[in-house]
Amino acid sequence: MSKEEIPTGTTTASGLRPLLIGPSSGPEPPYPYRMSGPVISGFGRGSKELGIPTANLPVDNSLTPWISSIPSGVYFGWASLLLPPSHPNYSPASNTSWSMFPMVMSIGYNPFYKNDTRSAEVHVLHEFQADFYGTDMRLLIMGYIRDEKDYKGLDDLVEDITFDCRVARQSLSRPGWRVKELGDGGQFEGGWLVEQEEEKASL
Ligand code: ADP
Ligand code: RBF
Ligand code: MG
Repeated sequence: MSKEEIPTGTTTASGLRPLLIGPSSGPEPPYPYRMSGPVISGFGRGSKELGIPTANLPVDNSLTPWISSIPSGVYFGWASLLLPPSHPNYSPASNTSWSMFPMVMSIGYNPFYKNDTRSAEVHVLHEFQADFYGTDMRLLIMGYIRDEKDYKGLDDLVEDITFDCRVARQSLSRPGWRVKELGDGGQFEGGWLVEQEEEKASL
């Protein structure tokens, strides 16, 4: 695709939004942030029925001190899942038990629903044949897409999230943002996403 063919922006209910975030060279400080934990139950609002299931992670200020100070908003990056062999989508690459996917996530209070606790929820950009509650997930948060917003209705929220997904896919498809370990010409060192747990001391 030539440069001229790449759409630079699209108008949603929120106005004109850019399709690419950050420079082509890759994420810039303070990114990437790392976060990990087991997938837990969320608010049970039926995000799945909207076509946007979100895997919720515990928000733990002691494990991820930066989480209390980063702005609430929508972020994008890579998610890695340690699916059990019994899961229909279990197909890890060689040398690792982790599977890696692009993701968009929301960190904050969901002003549309006026939550009173801060949540971290991840929509993985992949079709899964079954849930994966309890599975360990690692995140490499590569950049910031936009502020959290309140909306007139659910349709506008869904339209913005759908656009967030496009932004993440397009932004992460550049070599400087693609993870080297996926072996498709990516240049970004994302080894932590697929590293096996350290050997437990055998004494
Ligand atoms: P909850 O309120 O419990 O978070 P959701 O409706 O948000 O419920 O659904 C989230 C669950 O759906 C996740 O925990 C995961 O097990 C499953 N799931 C299936 N596909 C996806 C996906 N593409 N991204 C995130 N979670 C998914
Ligand atoms: N909730 C909001 O109230 N405002 C938002 O701007 C918002 N943006 C989101 C962006 C993404 C990528 C995701 C995954 C969720 C977002 N949410 C937002 C949270 C959303 O309200 C929640 O996932 C609902 O459960 C969807 O029905
Ligand atoms: Mg959820």
